[in-house]
Amino acid sequence: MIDLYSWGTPNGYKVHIMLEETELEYTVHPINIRVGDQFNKKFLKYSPNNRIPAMIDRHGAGGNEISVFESGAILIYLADKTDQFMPSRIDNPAGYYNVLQWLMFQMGGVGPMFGQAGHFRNYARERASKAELQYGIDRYTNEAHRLYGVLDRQLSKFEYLAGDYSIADMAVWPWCRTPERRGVDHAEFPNISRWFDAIDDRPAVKKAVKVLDVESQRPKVHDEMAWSIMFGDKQFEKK
Ligand SMILES: N[C@@H](CCC(=O)N[C@@H](CS)C(=O)NCC(=O)O)C(=O)O
Repeated sequence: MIDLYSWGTPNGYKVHIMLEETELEYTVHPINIRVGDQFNKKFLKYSPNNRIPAMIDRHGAGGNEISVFESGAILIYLADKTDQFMPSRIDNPAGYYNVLQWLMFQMGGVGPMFGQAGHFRNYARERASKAELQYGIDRYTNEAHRLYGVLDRQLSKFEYLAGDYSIADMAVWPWCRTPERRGVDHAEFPNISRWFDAIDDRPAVKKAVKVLDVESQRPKVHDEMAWSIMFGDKQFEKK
């Protein structure tokens, strides 16, 4: 049995997708990051960075309990556990490292840059004028746009990022669900549009994004408490 500590955000969804694709049995424990669940001491034990997702496999390798945080590490763990959505490092090392490099491209590039583009274009405006924020907005919107170009070029040559559908696609796809939040228009990137729709059509993916579908409950503007928990001084408080 797998326990997944998660929330309905791109880094959460990517693990939900892998768990649905592999049909592993799992229980989701919602960590509401808007009310500060991520600072709970019990959660900190599994996730020392106070971020979702974190996973505990009660019957990990050798029958021992294994806990993993960082969504990329969780995806690799699950691919290793199931021998799915990533080629074998022994039988197909080139394929294995190809998936790994596109996964790391997501973890180090797409996630942080799209996240900052979303922050400066949407949330930071709650606190400062557009003029004050223009540098941040431009910097991260431009970088998001550049990364979209890298993805589109790769997808003009291959059906999926590393050839076959893999954990690299699962990691990037949730970040492409709301291009307007990054100031990007999918119409400009036909290969991404084709790839996005193909993944969107997968039954496991449709199920995964419903696991913690909190979109409808999400206010358009953060209240004072949610703001200070996620972006302000309450980030440092421990429950
Ligand atoms: N590199 C981490 C990033 C995780 C992350 O940033 N998670 C966000 C949600 S997408 C979070 O927990 N935010 C809580 C907060 O900002 O306090 C991963 O991929 O697991």
